[in-house]
Amino acid sequence: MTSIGRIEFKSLGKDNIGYLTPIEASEDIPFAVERIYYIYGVPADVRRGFHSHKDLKQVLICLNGSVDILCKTPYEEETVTLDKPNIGLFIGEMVWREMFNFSEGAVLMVLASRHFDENDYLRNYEQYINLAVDYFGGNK
Ligand code: T46
Repeated sequence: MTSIGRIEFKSLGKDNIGYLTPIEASEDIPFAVERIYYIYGVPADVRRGFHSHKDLKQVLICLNGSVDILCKTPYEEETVTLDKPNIGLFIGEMVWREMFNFSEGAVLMVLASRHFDENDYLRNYEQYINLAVDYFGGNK
């Protein structure tokens, strides 16, 4: 899917001493990071998200455990499993997302390109689709 991408960060170390993943924000993240938040303690049967952002880029990293991320536009759809702390999922603007299948102890960290702004959310799917068709110009 063109509006999302996988980012592999370094994983320094080995099994007998453990691992360290550095993120050099200006080199490893394709935008200037303005906000960090994390989601945790989510029961296995809960689905979160159900929205898009008009003007926000994010990178999602599952620091512990695993979680599935459904990403969707009017033209494409992909579900990505995040289960390694050195793998990031980039999500661009105007992508509908739902997060589900949180494992026990899952911690989902998100690096965001802007400060929190509820006005940037599209939480109504019909409204999202109408704007997204215009945004993507009928192209994938
Ligand atoms: C996203 C996915 C991956 C804040 O006050 N500040 C914040 O920085 C954020 C992210 C949320 N909030 C408030 C807004 C709601 O009252 O926290 C509450 C829960 O947020 P929401 O229901 O939007 O959470 P999720 O898990 O559905 O979505 C979150 C992000 O909001 C969203 O941007 O892309 O994670």
